[in-house]
Amino acid sequence: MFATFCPSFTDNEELRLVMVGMTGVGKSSLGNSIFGADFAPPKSEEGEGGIIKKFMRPFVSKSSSQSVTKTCRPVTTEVLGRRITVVDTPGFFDTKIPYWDTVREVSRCCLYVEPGPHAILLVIKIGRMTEEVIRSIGTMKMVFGSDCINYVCIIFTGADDLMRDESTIEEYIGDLDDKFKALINIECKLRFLAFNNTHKAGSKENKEQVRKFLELIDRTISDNKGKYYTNSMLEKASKIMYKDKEKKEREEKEHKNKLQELQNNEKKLQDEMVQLRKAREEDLQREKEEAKERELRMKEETEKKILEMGSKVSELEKQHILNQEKLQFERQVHESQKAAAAAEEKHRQELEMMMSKMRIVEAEQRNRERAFAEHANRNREVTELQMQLLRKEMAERDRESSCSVM
Ligand SMILES: Nc1nc2c(ncn2[C@@H]2O[C@H](COP(=O)(O)OP(=O)(O)O)[C@@H](O)[C@H]2O)c(=O)[nH]1
Ligand SMILES: [Mg+2]
Repeated sequence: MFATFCPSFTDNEELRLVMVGMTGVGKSSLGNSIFGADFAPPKSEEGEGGIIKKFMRPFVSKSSSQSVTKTCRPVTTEVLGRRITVVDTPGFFDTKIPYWDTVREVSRCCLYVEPGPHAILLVIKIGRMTEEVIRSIGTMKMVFGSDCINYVCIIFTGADDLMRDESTIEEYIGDLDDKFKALINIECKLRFLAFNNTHKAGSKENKEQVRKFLELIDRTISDNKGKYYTNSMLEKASKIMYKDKEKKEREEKEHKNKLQELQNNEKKLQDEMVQLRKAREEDLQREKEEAKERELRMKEETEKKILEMGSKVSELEKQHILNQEKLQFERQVHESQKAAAAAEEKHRQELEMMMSKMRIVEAEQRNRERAFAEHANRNREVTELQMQLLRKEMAERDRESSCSVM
């Protein structure tokens, strides 16, 4: 079930609240303002010359745009007679923070408010109601499930700016774009409040705004008929997203292995080509040396023959023998050149074959990469669709069960 019917909610029950919003909007300051409502320094320590006991702020707040709260931090205490747990969170939904880190932190923050928060405080700074806020609400719905909007209270910080301009929060909202008005008035059913975090802890003004805040939380609980947001929907959403992540990682691993295999093949082909070239060069060298040796041997043999003939043959006959030997040698050289040219041609053809094999391997690699990217996109779309269907189904079941209880 997305939300649990909780008929036994009483004013004594602990209020469980989660603050979300972008970095620097005033979440930690809001937590400090809430917990500072009851603060009163002991009378003996007050006054001139005495030590004025300071309010120890439970949350760290900084003016820099860097997120000070790195992980979720819960604080529980009594405020105006109510026991309250508030979880401060890092800059959720900041575009700078990786999506998976947000999911992990949201899951963690919900553990601090088991069995689930009565309200999700969406903190927005006055003057910073921008497109980014709309986008971050989209992310929030993805992470918490779209029905989480029923538990959202918008807290506008920086109400001191309105006071300075002699304006009101209603006037500020009235001047906003229609899409922002729809979010506040229709989606959040007017669950909003302006907060001035510059009021001193324990001051009358702070006490008054915290009282109004508690009224808003009570109204949220009553609007939801005592139900609170439960973590089971978040678990389901996370499970789907984790499954998707695992699948993606598995596919990426397979893709990497295939790529490695192709690269190994390419390397093997290149090595074979180098070996082939080396063998061919060695062959050519050997052939050259053999030809030289043959020429030398022939010369020696011819000279020997001439010596043997001695004076028996005329000068003319000697010349004829020499010409005959020379002709035979040239014929041999011609034959070996022909053989070398044939071997060269064979080698060229082998190289050409290798090159075309490599081109096929490269084309295969490109095709695989393209197919992988298309497949990953399709997966993302299907998962998104599954999540939407799941949320719809849960919302319907929820509606049915609340009708049957009523
Ligand atoms: N003037 C004014 N400054 C505020 C208010 N709330 C917060 N700030 C300032 O805004 C800055 C960021 O606040 P912080 O609580 O750290 O924001 P977080 O990152 O959302 O927790 C700090 O300098 C706060 O003093 C407010 O209501 N009025
Ligand atoms: Mg903070």
